[in-house]
Amino acid sequence: MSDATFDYRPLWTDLELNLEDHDALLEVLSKTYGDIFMSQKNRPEGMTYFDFVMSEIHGLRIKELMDAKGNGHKVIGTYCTFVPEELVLAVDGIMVGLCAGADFAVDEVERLLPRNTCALIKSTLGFKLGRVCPYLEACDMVIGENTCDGKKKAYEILDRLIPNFYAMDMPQMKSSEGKALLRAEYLKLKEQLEELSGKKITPETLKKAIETVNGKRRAVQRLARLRAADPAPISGLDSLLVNQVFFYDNPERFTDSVNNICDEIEERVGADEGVKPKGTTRLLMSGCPMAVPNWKIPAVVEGLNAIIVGEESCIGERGSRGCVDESAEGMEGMVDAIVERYCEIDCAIFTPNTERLMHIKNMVKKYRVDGVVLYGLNFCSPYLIEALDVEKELEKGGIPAIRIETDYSQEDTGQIKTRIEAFIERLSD
Ligand code: BJ8
Repeated sequence: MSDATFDYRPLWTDLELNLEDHDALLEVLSKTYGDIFMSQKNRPEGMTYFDFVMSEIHGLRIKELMDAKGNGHKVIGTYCTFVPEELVLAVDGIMVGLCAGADFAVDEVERLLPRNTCALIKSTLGFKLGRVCPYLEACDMVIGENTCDGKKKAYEILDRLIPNFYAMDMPQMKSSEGKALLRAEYLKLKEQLEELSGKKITPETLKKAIETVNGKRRAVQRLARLRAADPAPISGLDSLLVNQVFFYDNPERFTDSVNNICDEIEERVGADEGVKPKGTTRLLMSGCPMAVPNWKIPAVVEGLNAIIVGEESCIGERGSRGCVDESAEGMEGMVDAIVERYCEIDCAIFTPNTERLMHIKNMVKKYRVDGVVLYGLNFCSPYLIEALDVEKELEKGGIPAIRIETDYSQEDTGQIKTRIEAFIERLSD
């Protein structure tokens, strides 16, 4: 995976990674990526950048982070889209998403967590226990958030394992009290970041940070809109990859690269050019986030006669919907605007969470979806419970849906493929 012209091993040694296991992880990542992404046909040329980012996922980007640390910048790790990147950028920090999408150190993890914990949480802990994630080891501070019960409890363990771990509280309801709690938590986080970095957030630095993060969001929103075209101009897998890279690339470079790909895709749309023929069954993925390298379901779907045209997910539209109001003035006004924007995230940990169904229905319409794949990780009560109602409501509105409950193993791939194949057949009847 590393750049052949540069030896990254000393960096990994400095970060005290478990080199043997890290090599094994890189090999799996490289092979999975090669098998799934490189076998796709007619990809936009702009994907070359994202292929490069993936090939340098533990190489060049880590070097950039370490160089930035050497120049006094702080690296902040997060596990949730509720952590405002705006605050991190406003102290000249670098935010990296740490959500992990592969099983690691499973035996060790299951000594600390029950087996019936969702794969995402187990993976988060496994990457720490196995010392295989250079992003995690490069962090000056890691922020956990009190969202679902599994995460809350796992963070108590991570707090013992990670020297500068910070737990942020979260409301369960989006009432005025809930918003006030989120605001208070963001202000506490602001203080923590200022203390860590030795830099005070000013209205000017916060304004610039808001514009930078909005730029990223606008770029992925533009990409999402272009996927409404039939034939679909980009695969769901490539779009998911762009949304995954959102969480660890340099923000400005990411925005430019997404806009480049959008320019190219606009031409494709104009020329009626797609990655699959016009009329191919169009599916929406909806549910739990899919972190790198969790590409199992999209790979199954797009290996069949279907295309994914949207992700109702935190690594997707749920995470990037809306922007912070740039007309907000002064520190107070900007913090309020940040709270308002983040309160629009319709995570299933909220009760009630009715906006989510409305958003799913909107996405079905916008992207001309034929059916919805409700994706849930085993033991994820928030999304698995909501999936029952979402399925019923969609079917009532004449939109077929299928519920897929799985984990990171490959054992059920064949069975899932059979079910999705039957679902696609049902849609084309
Ligand atoms: S805002 S979705 S990123 S919490 S899959 S760990 S919910 S048991 S990830 Fe999430 Fe923030 Fe919400 Fe988004 Fe728990 Fe479910 Fe596991 Fe989950």
